Amino acid sequence: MSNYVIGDLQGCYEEFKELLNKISFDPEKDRLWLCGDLINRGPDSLGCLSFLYSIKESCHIVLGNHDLHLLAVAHGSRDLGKTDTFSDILESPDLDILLDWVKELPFHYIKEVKTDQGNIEFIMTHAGIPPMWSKADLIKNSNELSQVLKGEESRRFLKNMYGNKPNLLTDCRNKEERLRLNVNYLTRMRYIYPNGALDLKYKGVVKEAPKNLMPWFNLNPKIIDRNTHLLFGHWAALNGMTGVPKITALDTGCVWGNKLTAMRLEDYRIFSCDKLN
Ligand SMILES: [Mn+2]
Repeated sequence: MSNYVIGDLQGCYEEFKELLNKISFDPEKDRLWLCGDLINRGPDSLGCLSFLYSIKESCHIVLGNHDLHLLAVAHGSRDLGKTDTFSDILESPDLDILLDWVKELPFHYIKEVKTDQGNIEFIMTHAGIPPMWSKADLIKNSNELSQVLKGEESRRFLKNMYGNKPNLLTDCRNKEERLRLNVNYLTRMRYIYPNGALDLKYKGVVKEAPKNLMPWFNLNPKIIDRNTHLLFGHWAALNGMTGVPKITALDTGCVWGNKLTAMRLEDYRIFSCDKLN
């Protein structure tokens, strides 16, 4: 039995199947961890989502910004954008079943795995974890978002989650703004200021970043301790490299022509599949 964590699929179903072949994935025995953005931008969003639904008992999946965008569009809280490629899901006879399932997916997943470096607690989110959050903060904020997403306020939340502001907890005037900030931290974050203020505009390389703006993982996340290892996707330009021990980036930009990557948690071995065609 092995655990494999895979980066952003974004509709790259062919490469996903190829990668599963490469690791000889057995849904009866192995577990797949997916760090979100299962769909959109790529060619076969419905293929990815339907297949994952069929093996859902063998998967641990967290929500990414594109997965939330699907929910928002499907519930009429947002229009389909020009670059969105998930009409196949919206037109599928299985739409309601798939949406009900996606809505239940969490924003974080934590599990201890026995590795060749001892027992390690892996913590997976889509974009990362704000450096000032403790494990208790993560669980509280992530669970609050899940509750809202599954509850009666769902449509309202999906409409109000868009926007880059407020970008700091002390600027939030109400629950709605706090939920927007937290969903941005967990699903869209890349760069952040040392005081925790989120910047969602700058997407360039680290060395050209505005003064004091840093990748979130360079600010010594409070949640990291001796036995913790963070897993995240979302940031394809990193190409799998954070340069920080115990923090692994899994999105290697398959949808942008690069490759899809899996890491086996038991021995940290990397497997990958190049973009096909
Ligand atoms: Mn993303």
